[in-house]
Amino acid sequence: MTTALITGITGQDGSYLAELLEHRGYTVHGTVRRHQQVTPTRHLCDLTDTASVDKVVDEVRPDEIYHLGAQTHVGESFKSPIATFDATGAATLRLLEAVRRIAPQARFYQAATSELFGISPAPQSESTPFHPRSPYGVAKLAAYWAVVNYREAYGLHASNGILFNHESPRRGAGFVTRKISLAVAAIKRGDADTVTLGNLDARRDWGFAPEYVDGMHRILQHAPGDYILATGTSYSVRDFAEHAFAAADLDWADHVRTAEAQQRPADVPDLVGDSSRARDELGWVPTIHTPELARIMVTADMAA
Ligand code: F7E
Repeated sequence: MTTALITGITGQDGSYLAELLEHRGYTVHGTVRRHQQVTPTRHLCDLTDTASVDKVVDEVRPDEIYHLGAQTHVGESFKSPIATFDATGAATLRLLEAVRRIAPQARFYQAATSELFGISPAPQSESTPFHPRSPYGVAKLAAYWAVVNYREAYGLHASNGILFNHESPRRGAGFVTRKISLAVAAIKRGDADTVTLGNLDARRDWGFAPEYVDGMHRILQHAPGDYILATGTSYSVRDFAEHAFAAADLDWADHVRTAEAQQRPADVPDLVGDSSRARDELGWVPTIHTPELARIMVTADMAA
């Protein structure tokens, strides 16, 4: 039986990935941050504490590690850049060190991100130069190169999945898609009338999270390397709002407001991923694009 360790198992991706791996016959362990969540397969672990990271790798002795745990809110990273660097950048190095010393045969997946590309022009591929635009992006860039370095220096089976935005009804309420889908449901119920957003012109390549966790698993079954997972389509925040409100027979323009306070000191204008390598080498092909994604999320929030 294959044993997997997932950091960030309580998050959107961690929860979908745990379900997928259990379905495929894995024994799945995960790290959690609160005592109340501890079970035989849920281990208390602080990713900013080296001894705690060593302990979980030693206890689980995983065959595959999916490192998804991080401070993942880009806007928040401007307010706490150093804590973000520790939890999102240095934590990856802690885990790689633990793998190198304790479980060097383990396959390692790093949740890299399209935020690495920042203002590099779209479409972005694995050979596009990186130019991050936030403390989050900078921390993820350090983590990306740590993975490459441990692969080259120590021969670890370590890979980066450079995932473009991926959403679902399990997405945290602080991200723009879920903020919008929750607002649509609240407006439809009559509990609210407007939602206040920031930069409506930002363009993202939004896919459906369950398809992306399947991509993560495929990456670890392959020779180690760095892969983009993306749909190859681009929509603005305004487009997403339009589709989400239309799914509830509402007009976005009647309900969306903007405010300076929601803007970031620096934003990423336009992300569109070229995932040809993943398609050709892993057979990974996403099927759900932004209009359907918006409908799925709004439908789920209206039913809840
Ligand atoms: O913002 C704009 C905002 O917070 C998307 C994380 O999972 O994906 C995510 O990062 C865009 C930005 O995601 C609001 O300025 C406008 O341009 O949903 P988001 P993100 O920053 O793209 C990547 C791949 C990750 O790796 C990250 O961990 O939407 N925007 N108005 C807004 N964003 C938010 N959150 N709230 C607004 O009101």
